[in-house]
Amino acid sequence: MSKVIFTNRRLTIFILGLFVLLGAAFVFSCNSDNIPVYSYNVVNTYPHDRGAFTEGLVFEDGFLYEGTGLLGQSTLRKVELETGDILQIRELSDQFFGEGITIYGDKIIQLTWQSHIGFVYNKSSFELLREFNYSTEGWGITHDGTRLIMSDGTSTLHFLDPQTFEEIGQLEVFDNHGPVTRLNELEYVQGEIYANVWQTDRVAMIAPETGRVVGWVDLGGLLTTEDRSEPVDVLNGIAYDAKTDRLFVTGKLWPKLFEIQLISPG
Ligand SMILES: [Ca+2]
Repeated sequence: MSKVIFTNRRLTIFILGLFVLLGAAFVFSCNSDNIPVYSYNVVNTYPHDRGAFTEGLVFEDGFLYEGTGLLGQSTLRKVELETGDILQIRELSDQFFGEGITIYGDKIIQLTWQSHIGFVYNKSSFELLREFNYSTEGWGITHDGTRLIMSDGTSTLHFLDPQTFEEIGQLEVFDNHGPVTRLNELEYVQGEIYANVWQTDRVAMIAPETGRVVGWVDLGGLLTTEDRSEPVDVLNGIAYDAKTDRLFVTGKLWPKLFEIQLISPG
């Protein structure tokens, strides 16, 4: 009888241990997937130039500013939000593939994809003021008020001095599955860096201090079948109007630009 009790005790301890292990595994798996995924409401829909291969998008003082790509078609534009009309345009030389843009003070900064050259323009006149160089590819750019923040298609973001354009720091972006690569168009929104992930409908919300993705936005379903009746490319382009707390998104060759409101998962 005592042997049976002893065996039962060992069995009980074994089963309890199993439960503890399973519990720990459950908690771990919950923690590894607990990055909130935001959905969205469309607040307003505006026309967008189907010919604009959007690589950079900014909103400032009532107007959109857009940088477009492709060799021989790259531009910098000032666009009327409500109509999508191009109010001002500067064409890049044919050898440059335009990428992200940001507005810093009275200047617009525009990256190029593989030329390692950035352009600095007068915000009002679009006059080219200077060029600067960087060693990586150029994808997206934004700023946090004191530093330019640049993506290069990898999981690394680069901080640049906005006066000298020297690199002053880097940030490795990761979520619970490891590095988050293909970070593209950027926008600094209320203390977080928002980044389109190239070839997905997702936007990463990144903590600038750590590089950790603290939230995802799933922007799937923005375009209708009719919107896709002519070729469209991927989601790309986030602009934020801090004054009115409005968030805008669009994509390359998309016929529409959307003002959206994010919905917390819980
Ligand atoms: Ca942007």
